[in-house]
Amino acid sequence: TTRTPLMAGNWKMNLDHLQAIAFTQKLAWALKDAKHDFDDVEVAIFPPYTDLRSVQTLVDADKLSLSYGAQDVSAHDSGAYTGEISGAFLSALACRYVILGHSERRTLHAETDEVVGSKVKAALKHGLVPVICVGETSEDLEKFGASAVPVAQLKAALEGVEGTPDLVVAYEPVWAIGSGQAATPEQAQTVAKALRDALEELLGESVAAATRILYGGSVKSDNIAGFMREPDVDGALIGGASLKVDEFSAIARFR
Ligand code: G2H
Repeated sequence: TTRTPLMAGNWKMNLDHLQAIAFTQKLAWALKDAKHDFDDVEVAIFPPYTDLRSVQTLVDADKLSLSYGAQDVSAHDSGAYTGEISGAFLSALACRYVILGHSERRTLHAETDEVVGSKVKAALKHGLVPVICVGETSEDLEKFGASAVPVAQLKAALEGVEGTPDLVVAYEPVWAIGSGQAATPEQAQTVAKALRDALEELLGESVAAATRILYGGSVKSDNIAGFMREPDVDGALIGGASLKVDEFSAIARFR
């Protein structure tokens, strides 16, 4: 395959802008010490909004190969939307990515498939690559099996999207998030394959072949290699372990 693996660190609501600078610097040093080949494995960080300007400044000043993005975006471009952040602002900070539809947004902030879909369109409009998160709860898993809910969420998120968009999809079973209980590589592969088939159906073969599908949910340095051996798993979305420099850089060097 020609897909460059992506290791994406979702910081969630951790590290203020000063801590972000120190952490990003340490991460860059750790990867440099390990002679990390960024063409071989892309490394991206997703700090809180308030850190993004600091991260941009550091990445520019030190010419770091790290990619970065935000954890959410507004569906709107500008105007009377108190507390929201426009995709235009993220583009202006040279963000490459934006995480959308994370299960914590879906459950704690009542984000529906429709909302996620409108944010996907906003992201693409502003030149950001959406990292579309999908995943089933343990009840869904019992009722519908593993793939049905994630596939339905992906289809809803991509409704009205046309052409050959640059996308990333993250399969994060809700029961595996922050629980310490990761899915098995086989489970991740089964759903990743179903998601790739859905992409092919919706956007055609070349988008399906080019789109990186990540696994997320309790990824650590000691379980990443198993996921990466699966043909349709192209990287990981990492929460807790992305806040530990040694762990995260070890995950990036899974080979
Ligand atoms: C799932 C994941 C990152 P963790 O939310 O998005 O977090 O690796 O802590 O399970």
